[in-house]
Amino acid sequence: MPLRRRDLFRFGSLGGAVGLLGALTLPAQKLFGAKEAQKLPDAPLEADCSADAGKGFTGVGYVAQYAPPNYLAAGSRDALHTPPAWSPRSDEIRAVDLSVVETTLEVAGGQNMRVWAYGGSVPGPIVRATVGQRLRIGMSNHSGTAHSVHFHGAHDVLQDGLGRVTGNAAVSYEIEAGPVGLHPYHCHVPPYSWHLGKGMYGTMIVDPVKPRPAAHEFVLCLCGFDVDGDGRNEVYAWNGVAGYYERFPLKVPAGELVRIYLLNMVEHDPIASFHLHAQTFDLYRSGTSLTPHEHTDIVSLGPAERAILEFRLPRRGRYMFHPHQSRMAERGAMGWIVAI
Ligand SMILES: [Cu+2]
Repeated sequence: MPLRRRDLFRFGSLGGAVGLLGALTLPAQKLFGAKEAQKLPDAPLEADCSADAGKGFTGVGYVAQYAPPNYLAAGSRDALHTPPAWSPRSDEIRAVDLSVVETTLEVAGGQNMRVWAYGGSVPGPIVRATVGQRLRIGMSNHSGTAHSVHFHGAHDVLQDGLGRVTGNAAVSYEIEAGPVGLHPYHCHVPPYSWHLGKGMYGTMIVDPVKPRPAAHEFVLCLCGFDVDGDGRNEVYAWNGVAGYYERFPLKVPAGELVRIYLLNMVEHDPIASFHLHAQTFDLYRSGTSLTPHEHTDIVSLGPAERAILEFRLPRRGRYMFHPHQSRMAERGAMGWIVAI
């Protein structure tokens, strides 16, 4: 049977994985070998889960190629996970700019990808509006390739963002935000997998007229990156950069309400998930109901599927989160929420 190029890449990955496994099991053999047992140091085998452990934390052993570039500092990507504040619906039409540029994103330390970025970032800017708010979404296409902006949710079908907006052209869509919930937006120019795989998506939060209870709010958008162009993702990231929340955990006060706006915008993989350690959460599927659908510690999401999660972390400490697809977790989608 002839070996396809794709298979070669798979074997390449497998070889890497076997190599990595070897590297990881070697110290384990040392640790648990009978003769070596007496030399065991007292160091804990698990990550330090105290609240202070976040200081200077550099990961629990994941290889550097799935860590963020060293120049990224704490707070440098706050805009990507901090939603704008709730605002009341106004009669005015509100302008939103989602212009597209082509740029280079270092998706993990040393791994660059050419991406198309709404508003210059991957994922694009967080759009937030109260249900019924009229929005005028402007998109100037500063790249050399045709793009569009298609919103999920309900709106005028003539504003559905299917038309091609060629390079150096501009377009304006008008939609009424709705229904209440969490809705992605993304490019809808074929080939879709190419455009979405290169970062063309973002988050829209549609609030109820009476806002949800006050909470510490974060957007976590799961991204996948096919760095070598073989049709399979090599790098995964919450909000665009592998390992960012492993190095720079989200921080919340213990005992206070936390709300996560969660989206899966990964191409090429049929499903992803979010699992929180040591606590369970109320799950609002698509965020379209104000009463929870479920109480759990894991939610699976197909492509473009999303959910709102609410929970409190009662005790100070480090709470891990990750997709339960281990390959995704090991390749950049591991993170922490620290209760302080
Ligand atoms: Cu596009």
